[in-house]
Amino acid sequence: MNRHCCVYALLPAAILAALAARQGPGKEELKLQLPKPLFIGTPTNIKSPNLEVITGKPRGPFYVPVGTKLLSLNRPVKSSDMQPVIGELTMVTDGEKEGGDGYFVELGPGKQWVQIDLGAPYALHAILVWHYHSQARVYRDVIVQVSDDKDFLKGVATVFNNDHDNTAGLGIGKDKEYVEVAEGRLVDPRGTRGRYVRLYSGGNTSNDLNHYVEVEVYGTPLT
Ligand SMILES: [Ca+2]
Ligand SMILES: [Ca+2]
Repeated sequence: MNRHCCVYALLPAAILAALAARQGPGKEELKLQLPKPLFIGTPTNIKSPNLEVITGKPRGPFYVPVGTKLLSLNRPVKSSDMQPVIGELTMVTDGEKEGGDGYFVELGPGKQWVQIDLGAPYALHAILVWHYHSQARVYRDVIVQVSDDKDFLKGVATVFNNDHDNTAGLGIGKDKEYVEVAEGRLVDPRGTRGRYVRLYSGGNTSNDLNHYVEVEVYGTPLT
């Protein structure tokens, strides 16, 4: 038995199964262009009952079906706040992910959403969101949904929800809150199909406002 075998023998079966599902035939690593980190270190002053354990480690590779492409670049964006406090809605999909002033759109207080129209339905394999990354923050009640209905009234699939106490009224989420960092947050939609991606938030640990530096949606055409 070589050293790798010994290491894998120590991993729980559930983790091995997850690894097998992520790598393998027909999959390739999702290549991302990440912005420069603007702060370093592990924040210790953020308190939340639903915060994930902060490791400070990079995300590591993520595997998607071969042929997966970025679908969201320069696609149209709608919002519950069509007159942002700062910036423009086009910033959500303009490909700029730098964290400084001038690179984010600021939406009003409380529960708000942005929605990207991919132009056609696709099978979705990764959704990345950068709310804000020049300061360690946790955004509240982050919910990501996919639908073919632009009004999200029917056929809605929730692919991420960290609203553990149902503040947003969209149901209790099982995902954890997280600290925003330069690598963004990767949501795995697991092949969910749809044309529209809607992302909710409800303020953050620094203020009641909502911000987006960028959202990226990756997927493959429906066959
Ligand atoms: Ca941007
Ligand atoms: Ca909540």
